[in-house]
Amino acid sequence: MMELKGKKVLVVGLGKSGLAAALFLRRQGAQVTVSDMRSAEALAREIPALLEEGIMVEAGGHGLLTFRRQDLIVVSPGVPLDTPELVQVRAFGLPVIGELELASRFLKGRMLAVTGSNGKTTTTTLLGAILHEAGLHTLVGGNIGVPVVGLIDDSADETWSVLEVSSFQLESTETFHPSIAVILNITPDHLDRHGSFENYALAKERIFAAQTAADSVVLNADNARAAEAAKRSPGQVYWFSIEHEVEQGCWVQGGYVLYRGAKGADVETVMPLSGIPLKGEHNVENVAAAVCAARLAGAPVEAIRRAIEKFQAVEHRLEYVATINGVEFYNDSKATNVDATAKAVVAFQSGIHLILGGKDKGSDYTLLDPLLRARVRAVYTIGSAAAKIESQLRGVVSLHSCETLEKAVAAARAAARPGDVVLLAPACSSFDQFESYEHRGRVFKQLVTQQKGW
Ligand code: UMA
Repeated sequence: MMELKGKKVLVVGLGKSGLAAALFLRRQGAQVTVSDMRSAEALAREIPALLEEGIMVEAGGHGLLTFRRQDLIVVSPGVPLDTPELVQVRAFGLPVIGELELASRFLKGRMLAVTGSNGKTTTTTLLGAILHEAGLHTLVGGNIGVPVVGLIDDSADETWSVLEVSSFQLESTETFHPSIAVILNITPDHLDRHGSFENYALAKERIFAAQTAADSVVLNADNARAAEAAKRSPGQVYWFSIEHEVEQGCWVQGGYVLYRGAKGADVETVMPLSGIPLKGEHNVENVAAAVCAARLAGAPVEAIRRAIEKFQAVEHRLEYVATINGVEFYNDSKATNVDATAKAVVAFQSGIHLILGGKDKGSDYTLLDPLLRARVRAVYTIGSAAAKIESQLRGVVSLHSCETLEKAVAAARAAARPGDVVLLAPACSSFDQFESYEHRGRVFKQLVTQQKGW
């Protein structure tokens, strides 16, 4: 644990993470300043509460002098580490850590951390439910929407903190050290922030960088880049696969989920695939990863099976919304990259009306070509990425420029026939037209249900 009393600490970014970190640091006796790009007017709600706590606020931009006068800088995940002020202070030797790193130095008990390009939230939520079902004291947080510093007060020596961790959070870790780390998959995402796929993959690998031989990492044997990470893992490597048997870990065979705790040990039958209530092959992968991590954390097979059978799809992850005139509507607003969209499309056989678009992240939408040809009747584009998507997909599938989600839902609804599926799985982030992917998903659900009476 680090001593914070009397230390001058700057928190960069005043979103969920920054706010929680600033209040935590203040309670530890630090002299805290928060710096945010947003204007004082935009932060009108947060500023008075912070001043009341004795926290200073710099709004409307980051001042280099503010940064230089500190003992420690804590960055929010959304703040790129190549922000000029951060580059400069690092050059002066000032420590710069993320909210995840700060929190992990104070959390009691053990951490089970889950990263991956897709499936993180479902797997994290499922793992939380399994460990809870197994009677273990469990906390859930991280990128899922609950800053990790917010878990510290509730943690005890026997606690398992199940954390969803993103590449943004992992970039600014140093000693972060989960007992069990899971990498679900690594496929292109956030290339605008990380610059290249390899940099992004290496950020993900930081999940195990501070592990020792006493710790475990659970890797996807079916995903080339995630599997390759095994070479650099300091911990014990366990595998999950939906394609073939693995030496130690979890796999799917003959319609069953199976687990083996160590090479040569007995095989345990966890459950039939038919007992998994989630749609899509990718969710079988998420379940297999969760089974493996939960067994490593000591959850019995029966508790694992019960928790999975009771599990409901997490909101905005291939969430069933309604069936209207024989047309099913699914909300996969969390499909914010091309790979997630591909997985959502694969969950349905054919007759898909797919809503694509939002804010582009430097993605290559042509990767969707074969799936669109085989399963998708029409694509409805929205948002600022629409022109790029249309130019990349022209000639592959029937395209409709809709600009807004409202027009897209109406157009898809009008074109869909009974038995078809209208799927929001946009392959882009939401920030051009919405506050967040949750906001986009909620608007979609409202539009669908409002139009129910059509
Ligand atoms: N800001 C600056 N300077 C900058 C950049 C941003 O001052 O250079 C300010 C913004 O004006 C804003 C604040 O920073 O006021 C936002 O901080 P943030 O983007 O870190 O957002 P938080 O509200 O703290 O939310 C973060 C995660 N956001 C991101 O990683 C972008 C949330 O994940 C996470 O749930 C939350 O912490 C709690 O851990 C969201 C996300 O989109 C869901 N994650 C990405 C993903 O899943 O793909 C990684």
